[in-house]
Amino acid sequence: MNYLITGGAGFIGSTLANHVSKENFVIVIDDLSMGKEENLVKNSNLRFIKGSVTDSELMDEIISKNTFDYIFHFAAVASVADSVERPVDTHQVNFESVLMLLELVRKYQKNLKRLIFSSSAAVYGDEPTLPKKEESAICPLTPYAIDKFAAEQYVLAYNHLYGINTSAVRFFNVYGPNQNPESPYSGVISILVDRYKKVQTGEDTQFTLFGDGSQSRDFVFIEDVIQALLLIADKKESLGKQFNVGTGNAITLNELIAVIDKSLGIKLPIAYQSERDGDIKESVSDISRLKGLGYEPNFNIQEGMDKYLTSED
Ligand code: UD2
Repeated sequence: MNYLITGGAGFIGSTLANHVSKENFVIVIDDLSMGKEENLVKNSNLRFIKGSVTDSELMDEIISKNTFDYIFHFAAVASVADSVERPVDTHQVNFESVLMLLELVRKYQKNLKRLIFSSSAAVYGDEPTLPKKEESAICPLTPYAIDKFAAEQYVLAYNHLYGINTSAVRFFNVYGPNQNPESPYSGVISILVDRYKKVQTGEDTQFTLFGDGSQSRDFVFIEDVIQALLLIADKKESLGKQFNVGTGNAITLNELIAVIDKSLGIKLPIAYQSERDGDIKESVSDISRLKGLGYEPNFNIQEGMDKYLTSED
């Protein structure tokens, strides 16, 4: 099979690319703004193209000259804060590229088995009803969330209107190896792991906790995310639909830090700061729709963190 993975040098994209390239041909396109080429395991089945999904000539060339069975569109400016700072620029990446991709697929990829678009739990905003079901109220509050929701709706409409095989996923808080901890808006677990490593090597460091640590999130381990993506890509019942990808369970940051403290036998130094603007207090998914396809998360937070921490050694 032939795969195109946009944003395929990033955390989720590279994990999927490394997994599927064991037995399939994969083209990865990534502008390396957040991703790293080193995330990709060298393999003759995998071709890396450095470029942006906003480059219409490049995208036209890739899509017109190859036949793909599966396309995963992960390329995005993943920082909500960045979208608030630069709404026009991030719109090009987070929305325009999706519409362009859909048109190219409509033109050239008649036999595509599935296009999967990565949307986000951000579409639910701070509407307080929990857990979030796919049919829960949508309340996108930032350019990032608005673009994700609009793009997701286009992706699903291309199924209903033109018969293109599409699905979308709404990621909750994904964590695991190769998540870049370098930006303050990186996933909190990647930042935490980085700080724990520094403590272990005797560096003077502390973790900045925004708020009192009582905020909760549905943290889902990358291997469960890969399981979900492959299932959705292969099942007929998922056509034209969006799926929450989480565990269905939430944990507070305080509980999370206690879990890692205990696993590593370390007391992480914490500096408390006021909560981040626009931070959501609680987030948890309802994953019944995904479970209907046969998904069952294999990692609770303890199991996922244990695997993550040992794989980093
Ligand atoms: C996640 C997504 C974001 C968007 C949003 C929608 C990630 C990385 N981000 O943001 O793209 O989809 O959900 O709701 O998955 N925190 C600290 N210290 C730090 C970093 C974070 O205390 O150094 C806190 C942060 O204020 C928040 C919690 O940890 O309360 C989780 O932060 P996050 O950035 O990992 O994820 P989230 O849910 O805000």
